[in-house]
Parts: sequence; C-alpha cells; structure tokens
Amino acid sequence: AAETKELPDYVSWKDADKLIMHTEQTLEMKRGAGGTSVITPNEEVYIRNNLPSPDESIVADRDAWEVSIEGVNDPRTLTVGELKNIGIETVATVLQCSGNGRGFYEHETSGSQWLTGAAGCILWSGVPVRKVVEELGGLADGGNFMTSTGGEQLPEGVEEKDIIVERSVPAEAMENAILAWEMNGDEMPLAHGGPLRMIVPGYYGINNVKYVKRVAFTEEETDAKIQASGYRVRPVGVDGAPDQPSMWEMQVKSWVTHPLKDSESGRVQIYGVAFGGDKPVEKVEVSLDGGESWQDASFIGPDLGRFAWRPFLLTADLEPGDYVITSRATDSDGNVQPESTEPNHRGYDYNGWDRLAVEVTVV
Ligand code: MSS
Repeated sequence: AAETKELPDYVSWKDADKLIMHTEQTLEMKRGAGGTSVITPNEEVYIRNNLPSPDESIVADRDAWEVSIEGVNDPRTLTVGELKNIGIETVATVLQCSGNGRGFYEHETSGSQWLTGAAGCILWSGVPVRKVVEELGGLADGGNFMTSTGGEQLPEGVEEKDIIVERSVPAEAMENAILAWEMNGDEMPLAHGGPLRMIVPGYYGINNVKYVKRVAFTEEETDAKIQASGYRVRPVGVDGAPDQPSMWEMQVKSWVTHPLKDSESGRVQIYGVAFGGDKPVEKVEVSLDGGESWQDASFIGPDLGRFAWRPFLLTADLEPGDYVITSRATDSDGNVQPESTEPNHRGYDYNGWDRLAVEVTVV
C-alpha cells in the first residue's frame, strides 16, 4: 500500500506526496507530514469513506442542500442557506478514525492498516446544533440520542440498514456539535462531507457524518448495522453487538512526528502531537530510551481548545547511538497514555506508547 498511486478523481486536489493510499476510499497522511502549526492542511487530511463518494453534483448549489431536523418540537427541513442565518461558530477538533493505529496491533484485523495518519486537526465553521434545536422549539420528549444520516445514494438491491452511514451519539454531545459548511477556511470539500457535515467534537471520526441529510433526536440508537454491530469494542473473535461500548469519545494519545529517520548528533528537535480526546491534554513527556526514563516536553503554538491537538517539543542534545523515541500524554482527568493497548477485535485506536515509538540512530 505504501507506494504512491494516482489519486482518485474525488481527491485529485490532494497532496499525493504526503499521503499513503490504502484503497480508493482510504488515504492516510504520512507520519511527519502535517507540519507543526497545529492545523492540518486540507490537502493532507486523511480520507475514510465507508461508501463511495457521492457525485460532485451535490456541491453544485451548496446553499440548496437540505437537512431534516427531527425529534424537536417544530421539526423542519432546513437548507444550508437557512442554517447560515441561524448562527455561526468555529471549533477546532481532532478528526481521527476509530481504526487509527490498527497496523500496530499484532492480531490479524480486517480493514485499512492505518498507522498514525488517520488523524488531523481541523477548524470547522458552521451553526451550533443547539442553536438549530432552539430555533425549532427545543428537544421533544425522549431525545436520548442525536442520530445523523449520511446522504450517499445507496446501491439498489441491498438492505438499506446494512450499509447506510447513520450514527447515534448521546444527546449531550449536541452541546458542542456543529453542522459545518467550512473546513479550515475553505468551503467544505465534497470528499470531507460537503455541502454539510455533522461535527461531534471529541468523538471518533465515524460519528462526524458527511453530506448529512437528517439529524434526529431519537429515543434509541439507530439499528443501522454501522451502529448496532459496527464500531463496537469487544475482545478478539467476538461479534459486534449493541451492548458493547461504541466508538464515541476518543482517548488520550500522542506520537512523535520528528525525527523519524537517522539523525546527526548534537542538538535535535523532537516534536509531535498530543490530544486528550474529549478532554484537554495537560502534559506530554518524551522518552529517548523506549520508556525507561521520561522528560517533560513543552507545548508549542496556540491552544485551540480542548478538542484540538497540541504540538509538543523537546530539544535534546544527542550523542551518537541508538534511540527509541516515544511520547506519553496525560489528559486533564489524569488519564495517562498506556504503555500498550489491549487487543480488540476490530483493532480500534491503538494508543500504546510502546509501538508508537520510533527507532532512530544518531551518528
Ligand atoms: N460519513 C459518511 N456519510 N460516509 C462515510 O463513509 N465515514 C466516517 C466519517 N463520516 C463516513 C462518514 C469515518 S469511519 C471516518 S473516520 C470519517 O468520516 C473520515 O472523515 P474524512 O473527512 O477524513 O474522510 Mo473511521 O472512525
């Protein structure tokens, strides 16, 4: 998967040199791409599509795109044009695939063998969902979950519930959620969910439904397969089921993005990214000896809020030798990134600092 192939049409505008193409529907950002200025450029942000991308025609008249809002006292279908008139807010979030790090597990897993690059830090602009709910008379009774439906055209002859991208999150997530039409200052690219995308800060990628056509406050979680049995954390060999934890809030994580290769001795800038998932990241430590000893790193760049990641830096004076460089983040609740991650059937979110380490020879 590692060699560069020609990018498919819907992402032809992306920076092929910075990406690894696993399949036409899954592109990973190379480790070390993305830069140190907090925000990941759109050209480098990973792609994960469970279904083929919709046709370009859905972004021809962006303001005309419709989303139906249900489970409120005054349910209505609103256009993007109308949403733009209700309110605007901007939020920075880490967008990370549930399977980011799958390639670090030792057990056999199906799905893209992502390493660190199914993640980016992005500024989204749109209308706060809570403002839309307010505008439509508030939540109706029994709205326990916020259920978002993707606008893909489904192929004929398949059971809709088996393939539709429809995700439920606890209704409280609405407090921070945004219906976004802008990504890092550009109109939302089709590949990332234009004309309109549900952004659920602090939650795994799958909950950030693209080309969203329906937002319903529902009593129960959707019975769509992608929710009922997909994206469920369970032991290796066990089938997915609704009583297992869903891939909702993200966990504390960090990794080094430089140096990745052999280095010259003397002063070396060691940096990477760290985030707390749905909590702020408080601290990052760096180890040069595979976790034997740790030193505090400092954060660089502006703090864009608790859902963003923070680039970190440790300046070290390195003698010639072999180093195993890794990082360990702590969130504001004191959760520390673990040494290794328990295997789970689908290989979700590997956050162990052991296998996220890089081996560097200094000469
Ligand atoms: N949405 C829709 N509509 N469809 C699809 O497919 N996918 C998911 C999300 N959303 C989808 C959606 C996933 S799964 C992810 S990660 C994300 O998205 C991604 O994003 P981008 O923009 O990067 O591509 Mo895993 O957890």
